[in-house]
Amino acid sequence: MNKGKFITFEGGEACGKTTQVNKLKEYIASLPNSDRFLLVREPGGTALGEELRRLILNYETDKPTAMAELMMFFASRCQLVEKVIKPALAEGKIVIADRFYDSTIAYQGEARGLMSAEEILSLTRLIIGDLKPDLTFYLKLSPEEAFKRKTNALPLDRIEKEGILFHQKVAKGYDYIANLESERFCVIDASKTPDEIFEVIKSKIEEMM
Ligand code: Z5A
Repeated sequence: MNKGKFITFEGGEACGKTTQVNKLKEYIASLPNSDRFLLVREPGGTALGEELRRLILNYETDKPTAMAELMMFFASRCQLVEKVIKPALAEGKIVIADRFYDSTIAYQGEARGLMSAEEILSLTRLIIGDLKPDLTFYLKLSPEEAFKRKTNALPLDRIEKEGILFHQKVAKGYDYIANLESERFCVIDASKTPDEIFEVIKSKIEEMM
């Protein structure tokens, strides 16, 4: 049985996840029990996962089919869950993941139109068992607002290059799962300032601890 807690960050592109995860890193470093926390990201978080991340996001030579893309995300997740997340939770750690299966529901399920959220949840149970986040921060931002933030950004990866319609479907997928599993979701208006958003995140995490 898990002794730790599992927290995830979710949202469409440019919603401010990285900004908030960096703030959280700083906050955690200031805590006396900072070694109780473990931050991971998806895809990635293991040596194999980081290789898969590079292929998923930037491999343009032979673009993966939608199903091949889905399987690569699952391969990365499987490695991360079995080798890192489950052992850390068993030790009583608080694991914080930048993206998890809700991303697959939103991006591959809804936006690529591959399968329903329920089918992705079944596949998830088959591949990684019944591990489910205790708390999910969903940074909700309209794709229109997100696109405005992209103007001066770094070179875009394969998924970021998708158009507004794709990202509108991503948002629809997130809204669906946030409603379906509302007990674990903390939906945050990501158009607020980074400090306002972080206050909500910090107080929720303190409450949980
Ligand atoms: N993906 C998938 O398809 N299926 C899956 O199962 C999984 C992932 C797990 C990589 O994720 C891609 O993988 C992702 C989904 C897909 N592709 N997309 N799109 P990632 O998490 O590594 O990459 P990302 O989501 O694209 O992150 P990002 O582009 O780095 O955005 P972000 O982390 O959400 O935002 P940010 O870097 O913190 O901020 C973006 C800009 O907005 C930046 O200029 C900030 O200064 C600014 N910002 C941040 N917060 C604010 C606020 N509050 N107000 C105003 N401006 C702000």
